[in-house]
Amino acid sequence: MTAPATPVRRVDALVVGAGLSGLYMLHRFRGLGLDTVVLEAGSDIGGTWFWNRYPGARCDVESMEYSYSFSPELEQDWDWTEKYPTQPEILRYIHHVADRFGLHDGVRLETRVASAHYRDAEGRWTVTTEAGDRYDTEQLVMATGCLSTSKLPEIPGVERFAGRTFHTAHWPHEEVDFTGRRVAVIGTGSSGIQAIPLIAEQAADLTVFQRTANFSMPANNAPLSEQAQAERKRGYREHREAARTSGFGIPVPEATRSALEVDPTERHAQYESVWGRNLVGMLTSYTDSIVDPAANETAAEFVREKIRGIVDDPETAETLCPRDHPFGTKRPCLDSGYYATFNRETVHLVDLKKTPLTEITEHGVRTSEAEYAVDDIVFATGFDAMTGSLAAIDIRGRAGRPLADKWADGPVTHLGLQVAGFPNLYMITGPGSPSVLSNMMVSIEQHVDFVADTVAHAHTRGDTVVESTEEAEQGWTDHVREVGDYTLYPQADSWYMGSNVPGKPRVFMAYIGGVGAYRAHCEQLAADGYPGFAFSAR
Ligand code: N01
Repeated sequence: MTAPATPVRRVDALVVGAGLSGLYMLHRFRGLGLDTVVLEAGSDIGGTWFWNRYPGARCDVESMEYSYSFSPELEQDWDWTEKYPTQPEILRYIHHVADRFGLHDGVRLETRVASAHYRDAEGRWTVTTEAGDRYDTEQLVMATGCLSTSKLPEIPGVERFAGRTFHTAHWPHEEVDFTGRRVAVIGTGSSGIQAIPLIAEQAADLTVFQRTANFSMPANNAPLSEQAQAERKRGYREHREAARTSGFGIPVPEATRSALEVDPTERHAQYESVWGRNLVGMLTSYTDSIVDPAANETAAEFVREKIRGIVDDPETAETLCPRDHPFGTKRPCLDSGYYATFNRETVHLVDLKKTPLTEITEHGVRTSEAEYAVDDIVFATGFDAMTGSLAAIDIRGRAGRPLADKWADGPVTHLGLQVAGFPNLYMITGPGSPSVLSNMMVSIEQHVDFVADTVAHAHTRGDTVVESTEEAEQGWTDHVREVGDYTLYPQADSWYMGSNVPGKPRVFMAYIGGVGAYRAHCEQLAADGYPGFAFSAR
């Protein structure tokens, strides 16, 4: 006897992922009266902030900016405790939002999506989970995050290691104690740089394996005073508006001069004034910081001077000084005591550019030069960014065409929101949008609002299908590349370029035109009746 087929649940909208984007999408779709379900692979809501719970995990955008702006009441009622929020505090906030807006019952947890196939004849999607449950939906929104699919180093032997292994993006829920242990950390991106100082406080011995030295600035985190918080809350509307129209989604004064036209003393004073203030101040001090190599080098050298000033051992300091990519072209980091950690006698740095990793052994980590015996290995080796989580799902559009096939040479999108040939499929902060080059909250809200407004517009016209045209998609993809090529970003081997994943096409995947310009463009499209989008009824 064959098992009865799983009944198909018919919904108006299906959202994949219950992080900050998926939850807000659920709220907006419900506001339109759409029967919506969110499928979430994790055992709880929170997305990035559910998974990334390594020691020291906190946001590098200020709490009062890294928060929803859609509800003035929510904004006023919620109190943050620190300038930069910890992962647990952000997770508490997300739960508060879900409670307040009654979102929990729209989310199905521990449900990983396996495939999404478009049915041309009906203009609807069939979405199948790994457990075999099926959904039939008109709208399909991938709120799968830009940094959700983690990766390990491409070296043999991980399964052979006899000690404990951790990945920063899949940290255990219970506390991990490194007291008395010999620990290896592989990777010095934002996650490694945040975790290393705290692991070093506990470990008997810590060896950091660095492939690329990164630029990091002190976070200067501090408790948020009641007064500072009240002041921001009073001016929240103006502040949010400034964020929405800014370049990176964080309001900073606009640069007016080239770094090369001011004298070195003045330039140094400028860098000193923004050092440790926020993530973007060093990049936005001058008009040409991110487009002119000589201008950029002035910022890079300023950071190197800081590193030399903190790290006692000159050789270690030089190894920590980034030299192989322009400042800002790999995501800069904010840290709390990262460089000073290397002054501890128990902390050692291994330069993988000189002695590459070759394998993980039963006892530890082997490079081309030596084997390092350790009890624990922490992989802070990052993600298959931007496209990894979409590639993990078998997505097929018109005529059964796989998204993987369409994106074989790199992602092509219209606005980072839609793909021609994949009607009613939307991505929140997809490749080709400002996403990872911005305060994600600003981009997430803008994208979700745009999607909800577009769907509402279609329904008002009596249409059910919205699809970007090939011409609009090509035009936007070319524009993203041209703007990227104008900058120094493509020079770096970064996850923005897909360079951290062997075999991934080398394409600059984010839009660096700025969130303000991007928003204005989207608003103009809506005002003009959505040129570049085809509307139809089924
Ligand atoms: O990952 P990463 P992440 N052998 O890719 C190294 C956001 N985030 O998890 O640079 C040896 O940046 C790799 O070396 P290289 C933020 O947007 C935000 O740290 O490829 N090393 C690199 O050093 C961030 O940018 C926050 O040469 C290998 C490291 O591992 C993004 O997430 C906190 C290797 C990976 O760094 C990703 O950050 C955390 C190999 N085979 C994350 N493979 C905040 O808000 C990789 N590496 C503060």
